[in-house]
Amino acid sequence: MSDHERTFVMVKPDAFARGLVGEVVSRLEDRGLKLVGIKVENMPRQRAEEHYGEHEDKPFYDDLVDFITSGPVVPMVWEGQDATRQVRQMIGETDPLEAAPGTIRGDYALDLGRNVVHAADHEDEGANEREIAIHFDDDELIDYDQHDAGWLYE
Ligand code: FUP
Repeated sequence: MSDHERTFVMVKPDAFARGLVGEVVSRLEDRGLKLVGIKVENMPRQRAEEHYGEHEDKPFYDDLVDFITSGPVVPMVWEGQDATRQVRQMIGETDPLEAAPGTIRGDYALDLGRNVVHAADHEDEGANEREIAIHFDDDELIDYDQHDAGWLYE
C-alpha cells in the first residue's frame, strides 16, 4: 500500500459530449485523490489500439477503438493511497446495469458501450504503469504538495 500510488483514468467521448468532465473530476477530487496529470485530446487511432490491445481478438474491439477515437477524451493520472482500487470502486462495474448506484457508471450510464469512464484495472498487474506510459510523457506529470494530505492520511 502506498499513498503515492498512481492510476490512469480517462473520461470517454460519451461523457465529454454530455458535459460530464467536471462531474468525474469533482468526484475524484472530493474523494481526496491528487490530480497529477490531465489533458484533452482526440486520441490517435494507433494509441487507442495500443490502449485496448488486450481486447484485440474480441468481437467488440473495432467498435471500441472507433468509439474511443470518435470525439474528445480526457486522460488523467490520479495519485493516492490504493488509488487504483479506490477509483475502480468509484467507477463501478464495466456494464452499467451491474454498476451500483452511487458509482460513476451506476449514476451516469445505461449501456456497456457508453460507460462514461475508463480506469486501469487493479486485477491486471502493471496496467497502471503501462497505461500511464501510453498516454503521458514523464514531463506531463506534475510534482507538487497536496495541501490537505495531513487531513486525508493518518
Ligand atoms: P473496464 O476495465 O471496466 O473498462 O472494462 P474492460 O477492459 O473489460 O472493457 C473495456 C471496454 O470494452 C468497456 F468499457 C466496454 C467495452 N466492452 C464491450 O463493448 N463489450 C464487452 O463485452 C466488454 C467490454
